[in-house]
Amino acid sequence: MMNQLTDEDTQLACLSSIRRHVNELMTDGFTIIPQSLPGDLCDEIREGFIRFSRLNSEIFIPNDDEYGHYGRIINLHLAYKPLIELFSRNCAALAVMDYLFGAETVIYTSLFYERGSAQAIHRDSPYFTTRPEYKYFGVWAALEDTDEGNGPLAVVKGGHLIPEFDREAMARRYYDNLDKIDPASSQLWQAYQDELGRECARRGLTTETLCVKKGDTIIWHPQAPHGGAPIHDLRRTRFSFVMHTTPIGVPVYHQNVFFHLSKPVSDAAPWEYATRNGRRYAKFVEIGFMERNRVYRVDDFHA
Ligand SMILES: O=C(O)CCC(=O)C(=O)O
Repeated sequence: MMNQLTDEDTQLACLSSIRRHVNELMTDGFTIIPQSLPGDLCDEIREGFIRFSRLNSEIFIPNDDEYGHYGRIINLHLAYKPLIELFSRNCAALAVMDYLFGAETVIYTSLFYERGSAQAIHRDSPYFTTRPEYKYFGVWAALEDTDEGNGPLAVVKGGHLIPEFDREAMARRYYDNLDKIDPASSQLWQAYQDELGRECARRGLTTETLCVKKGDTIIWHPQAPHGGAPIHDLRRTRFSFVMHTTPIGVPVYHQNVFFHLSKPVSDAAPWEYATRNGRRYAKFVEIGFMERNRVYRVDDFHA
């Protein structure tokens, strides 16, 4: 008869199953967790989204593109709550993040994509800034298969190891007074990402296109350069959900803090958290359709 497993045995088994992903995150800057979500859950959530968008057609229809697809939708999980299951039921991803954070992982914000983003390679850290730094992960769940045609996620392998730039010197090109930095400065964002692109090229780093399958999850390091590969067939969808995660209670700042290293900031998040299926997420009230620059309140949606 087998001896009963002790808590220590269970902990060791869990640690060994996440070790590979932890190592990949540290060495490559990203990891793919194959089939970390059941395919039928992804189908239910995708089909549920289509029903939800029809039920709320007065909000959705003015926001679609010429192919009838929605671009980036911020924080849709606050209104269409089944999306939160892509977090709470993602045991392997949660184990990796809880381990690396050494704390409970929570959702700060999210992006829902019906099609690829074709977004230029960038680091998220100027926008998801924490103190201490880099207490953040990007977690990308595939709700359908991706391939070269529908604009998969792209990551520069090893790019997270490029040392941080002299951010204050960069900011001083645009601001005499660092206290005046615009949290959403597009000039500063671009200057930083351009420098990152030059450094990736100088080091001969290559961009990998991650053609993952429905149910796979990608986690990227807070400093990983990543973006959306070009979409070769704009008629195709690429349903996916990105969660921006932090340890519980950690506040997130933007460029006015990222580029101003000595700026005094609070270490307590000012928002509350709600719980679903035993996991917590920041309780905000606004949902944004980014491409159209339109914002709605959670209460504007029929559930
Ligand atoms: O999903 C994508 O195509 C890109 C996602 C991304 O770059 C981001 O969320 O920061």
